Amino acid sequence: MGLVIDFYSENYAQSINDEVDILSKLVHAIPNKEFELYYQPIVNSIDKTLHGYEALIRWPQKDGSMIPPDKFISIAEKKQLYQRHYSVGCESSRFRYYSIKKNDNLNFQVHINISTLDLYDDDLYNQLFDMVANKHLEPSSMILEVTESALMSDVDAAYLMLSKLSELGFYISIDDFGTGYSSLSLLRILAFNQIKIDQSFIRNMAVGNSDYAIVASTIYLAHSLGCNVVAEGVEDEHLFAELQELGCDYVQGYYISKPQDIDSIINWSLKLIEREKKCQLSLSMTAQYKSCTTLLPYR
Ligand code: G
Ligand code: MN
Repeated sequence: MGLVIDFYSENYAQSINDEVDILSKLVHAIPNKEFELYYQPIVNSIDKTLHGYEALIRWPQKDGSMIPPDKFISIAEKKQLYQRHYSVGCESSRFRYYSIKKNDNLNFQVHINISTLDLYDDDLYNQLFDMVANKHLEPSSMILEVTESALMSDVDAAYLMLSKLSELGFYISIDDFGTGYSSLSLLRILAFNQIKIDQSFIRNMAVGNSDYAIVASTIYLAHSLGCNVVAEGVEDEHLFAELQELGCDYVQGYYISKPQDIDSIINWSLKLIEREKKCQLSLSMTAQYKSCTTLLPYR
């Protein structure tokens, strides 16, 4: 074995402390089901009608703060805790899913983030298979988001798993597209239904700069491959308009809405639908749909 040189710094020591701290909390949080699912809407870029929601895990703390998922998921995965944690997520998303679905007015797709471990183990597949077989879940109403880096750990195994999930009827989306190392070769190997362009490209895009060129070509590429495209991290009207112009199919971000808990997202969606109905009415009366949709209540 070669010599391992470890650089010590205060930040490094702090991150170790954080990790130990988070791990000790996680061990209790999992059996206590301390996680909550928040939902962030994804809308059509043409008319801002509802396409679906991304279910995002949140870990609320006693002091009212939240530990963000990027702080605890990698730790849970490293310690092999994630699957148990995911099952909690999956169970609760199923429950939430039905509580929304019971409301006939709401028709949408739910996006679920699947972890690296889920890709290389049959646990998630078996759960989803049973839910579909028992008619507890309509697979075409669920989009499974997978990150490029998760896929790259073992492309052959990921290919097998995604093919099985796709055969069951689930849609597959590549999350954070453009941030992994082999985005293009992945598109050659695996069949996806959707590409989600990472927010780092969206945030700084302006006509003529390199982020703009990357976003425009990714939209073109996705459409040429028969995929639809979601832009993540859209924070203002100006970005929304640019993406609309570029033909991006769907948009997600604070401009539309922050992630919300189940009760607020249901209220938000019902208000949106009420507003859409009024717009439809106004459309048939005045044929001025465009001016009306700009009034939709997104915040
Ligand atoms: O990795 P993934 O793309 O699944 O994560 C989405 C994350 O991005 C969520 O944690 C969500 O809260 C965050 N997010 C969503 N929309 C925006 C946005 O408009 N701006 C910023 N800064 N973050 C966002
Ligand atoms: Mn995601």
